[in-house]
Amino acid sequence: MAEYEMILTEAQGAAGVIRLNRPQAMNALCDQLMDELAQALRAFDADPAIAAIVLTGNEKAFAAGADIREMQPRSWPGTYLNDFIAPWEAVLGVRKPVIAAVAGFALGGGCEVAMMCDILLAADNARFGQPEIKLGIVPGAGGSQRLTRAIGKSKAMEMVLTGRMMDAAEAERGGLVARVVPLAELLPEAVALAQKIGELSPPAVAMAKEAVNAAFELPLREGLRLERRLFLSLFGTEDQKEGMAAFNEKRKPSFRRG
Ligand code: CO8
Repeated sequence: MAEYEMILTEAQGAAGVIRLNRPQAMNALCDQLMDELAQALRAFDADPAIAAIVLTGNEKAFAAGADIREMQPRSWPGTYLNDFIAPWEAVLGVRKPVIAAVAGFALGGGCEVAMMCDILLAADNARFGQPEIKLGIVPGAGGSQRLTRAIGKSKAMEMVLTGRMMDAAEAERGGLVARVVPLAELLPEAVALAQKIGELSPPAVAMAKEAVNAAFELPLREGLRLERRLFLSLFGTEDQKEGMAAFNEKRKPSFRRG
């Protein structure tokens, strides 16, 4: 496995756990950290023993945003010609489910990376925000778009315009996170979720992720067509035969055959 300085990686059964590890800077997302994250995501995505990836930080911060020290001297048109946010999209290229396990601050780019993941689990101390406006900028890695789709215009507008943070309970009420769990249970819950996904059929899991994500990008008619094609194609897998036979024979299915 590759050597990393700013992240820690570990396989826990079928869960590939990536921990952002720059505690002295609240896990601020600098170029090196984002490069390492992209490498680790690709490695777990390519590893057949891994069913889902868990992305987490520490108890105080998932990530407090892009690294403000690194960003301060940047100027335009250099930012435009050398788009430093582009490598962040590595998260979006992962085909396996990515679970963000958020404790503490998820601010700015930290909130944006969490929202690029497929499922958000929050610890009870999690706080989400897009405080870019206080720095004289606006969100640049999806904050204005994904937050608005997740929690609606009025709440998103208030947060993006003022930098107000949302606590875990409000994030769950608003639909940003799937579940809130006590801090001590955050990582075990996220790993258990990944293990549960690991018991299912890999092609069905990959297609389920593709179908739900399409709902954010395609018009309804196109999304429904894509869903139908994916659904029908799964009848070509051994796992479909196994899943339905197991139900009818009242036993547990044994998947991972494709
Ligand atoms: N960048 C760099 N360093 C940071 C960051 C950051 N985003 N956040 C915290 N740190 C550092 C602090 O400078 C401090 O370092 P030091 O000890 O050397 O002084 C250390 O982490 C601890 O932080 P604090 O002392 O501030 O800890 P507190 O508990 O008092 O406060 C907060 C914690 C509330 C998280 C506070 O640190 C904070 O407000 N951080 C900045 C949050 C922020 O503004 N984030 C948005 C950044 S902009 C962004 O993410 C844009 C992304 C997309 C850009 C697209 C452009 C095209």
